[in-house]
Amino acid sequence: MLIRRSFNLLSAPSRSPVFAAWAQLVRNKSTAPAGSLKARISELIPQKQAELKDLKVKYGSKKLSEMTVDMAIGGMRGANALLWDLSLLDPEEGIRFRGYSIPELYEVLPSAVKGGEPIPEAMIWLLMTGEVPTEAQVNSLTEDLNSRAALPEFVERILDNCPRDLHPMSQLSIAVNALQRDSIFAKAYHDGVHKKDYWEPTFEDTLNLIAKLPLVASKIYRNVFKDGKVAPFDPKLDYAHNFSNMLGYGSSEEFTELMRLYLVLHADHEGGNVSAHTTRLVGSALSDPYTSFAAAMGGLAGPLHGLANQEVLRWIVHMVEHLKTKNPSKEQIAQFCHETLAHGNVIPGYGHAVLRKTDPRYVAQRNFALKHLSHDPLFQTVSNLYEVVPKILTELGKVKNPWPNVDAHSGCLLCHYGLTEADFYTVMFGVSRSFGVLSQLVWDRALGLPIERPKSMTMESIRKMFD
Ligand code: HAX
Repeated sequence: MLIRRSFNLLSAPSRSPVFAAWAQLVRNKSTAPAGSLKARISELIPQKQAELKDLKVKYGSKKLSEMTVDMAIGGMRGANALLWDLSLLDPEEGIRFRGYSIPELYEVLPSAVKGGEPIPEAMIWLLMTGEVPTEAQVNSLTEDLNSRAALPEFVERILDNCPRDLHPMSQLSIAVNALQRDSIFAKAYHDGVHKKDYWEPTFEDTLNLIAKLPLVASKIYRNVFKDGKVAPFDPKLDYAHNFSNMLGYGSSEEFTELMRLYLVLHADHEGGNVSAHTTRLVGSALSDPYTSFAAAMGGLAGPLHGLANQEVLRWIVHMVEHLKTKNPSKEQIAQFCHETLAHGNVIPGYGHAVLRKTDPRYVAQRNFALKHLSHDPLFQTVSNLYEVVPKILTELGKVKNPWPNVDAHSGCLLCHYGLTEADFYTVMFGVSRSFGVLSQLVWDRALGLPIERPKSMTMESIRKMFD
């Protein structure tokens, strides 16, 4: 029997099919089919809860880092202050997803094409469970996601009514916020779900949202840049294949492989980056996954974070036009970099708050380019930038990491296959980022993590503390 949390004439219980499914699920307590991702998470939760309890008992009073005034002013750089189990970033080596480096992902995760790119569904399973999935598990997840992929008609209409000059990232946030109408978590909370069960509706919202994002993104792309028509969703295809079809590039097997790589590489980058931390922060108030993810997309849309992929291509196009050549020499590139810096702008795609070496996600994309498009003139320019920019940034004397990050390379790959509309790139990043940040959100609720609330200080209070 469901208990209504409050009596409110304005918020009568929804009669949507999603809610009915959730109510049935609570009544039955039968939850997930054997072998499904949800069933596996359900088995893992008691172990993880015990692990967290043990961590608190043994190490609860130990210090992770010393907070200095500089750290409080400087965006909390170097403060080990978040628990995030899905991935860990080493400044020298780069990212490990559940312990696996990117080259190791190629060894352990299944691919759709022999010797090809890992399948995104396998990445979702790995991030959610910490376990490498079998082929059967990957197939069951594909089937599950495909069954959830349709958009409510009113969301399609909202997107169709967005002006073409509204930035695609704003359209993405609007659509995700609109999908919130069907949030199972919000409805379950309203109806008094027990806190130990929070993870289940969070999981349902998470899979529903991940499943719907390719269609949301494709609709935005086709509306803003093409004829507004989206190829039909094919329930027999995998996530990335449907995505590339709906974008309009599915006839190229190489592009579909690029989508698989793209979706895997951008999925997670530990917990402190703006999009990950925003999801965690907003979700910690028990805002539902849609609201939390829409907020995170606002953060991803910043040019120092995800929007850098758009800025990289724009900057290169501007350079090529300015220099009136498709193949600028290294000397010309260096000159253009100096001009950019002299104007008080950053070189987009270079630098990182944590990394101190070339981003392995850049390397993975470079390897893809070397395999498939080594003679592309844009790739040549991206390669030349790699030789020129780090020296120039190092000479500035203040840049802590002069090496390229993930965003320095992605535009060049997409352009090669005809997807040249840079303003759309961060939307694709967002589709992938949902895998990591929403999976962690499921665990946040399963582990009962509390609302985030760090203490802030005034300048005066800091002075008083030390004077
Ligand atoms: N070009 C010019 N100057 C740069 C620079 C770059 N690429 N990277 C850093 N700097 C400057 C900073 O602006 C800062 O200057 P001020 O002291 O004058 O303010 C100084 O060098 C020290 O910065 P830092 O400590 O090395 O770097 P931060 O941790 O402060 O910032 C950024 C990290 C990624 C934001 C930064 O390197 C940058 O702006 N890069 C360009 C934008 C970009 O590529 N962003 C994407 C990052 C990866 C990501 O999140 N992808 O989604």
